[in-house]
Amino acid sequence: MTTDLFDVVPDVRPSREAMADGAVLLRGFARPFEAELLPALREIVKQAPFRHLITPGGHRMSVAMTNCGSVGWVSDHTGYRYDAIDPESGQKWPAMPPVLRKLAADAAADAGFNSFGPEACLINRYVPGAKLSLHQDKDELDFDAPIVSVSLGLPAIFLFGGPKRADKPARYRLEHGDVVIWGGPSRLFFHGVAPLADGEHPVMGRQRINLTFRKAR
Ligand code: MD3
Ligand code: FE
Repeated sequence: MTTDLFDVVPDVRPSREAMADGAVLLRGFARPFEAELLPALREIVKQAPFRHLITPGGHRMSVAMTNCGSVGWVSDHTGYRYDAIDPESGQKWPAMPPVLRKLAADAAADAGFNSFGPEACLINRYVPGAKLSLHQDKDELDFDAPIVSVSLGLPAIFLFGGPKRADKPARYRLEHGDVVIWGGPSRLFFHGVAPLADGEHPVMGRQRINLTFRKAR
């Protein structure tokens, strides 16, 4: 008889869950990357600090954002766009560190997207109370490429709707280390994040960080 380690040690088998056609949730996928990932994020945030962007409608977003990669997602009174220059510093965004690139590519490959090469990584920071209203991600040129998202820190309730704004969203709790690959039809589905509940994460403190890797052009 063989002994399977996974039979006796709970919660170590990586799980894969289909959320919708093309949307795959890999619970804990980012955990093995953590030791390299967190210092890399700290360096990015030193060079390009989190800031609250203004929507074209004039609202200040409760989520604070920054980017790394050859382009970054920005919003101002003129609209949304990907830009090679950080408008705060007037400099290029920090380069995408290899550990981030590898995490995104490995996760995408696990979901069947074999040569995912994102130019942009948008980094969102939520403190308790911060939220992201229901929206579609439509500022990229290539909707055939997936978006890969990585959740870190406090858990969030992710709202996952459908192709129409009025579609009632399903709720998923996304936790530290969870990775989701959004491809196929789900790529253009409405989604958002419910106001973050208060808490203290043992590694990340009183916040949630979300990375989204995007093929912008
Ligand atoms: C489903 N971020 O930055 S990540 C965003 O947790 C964004 O910060 C959320 O929505 C966050 O645009 C959600 C999950 C996510 C990202 C992109 C998607 C889900 C998606 C694109 C299409 C469908
Ligand atoms: Fe989004």
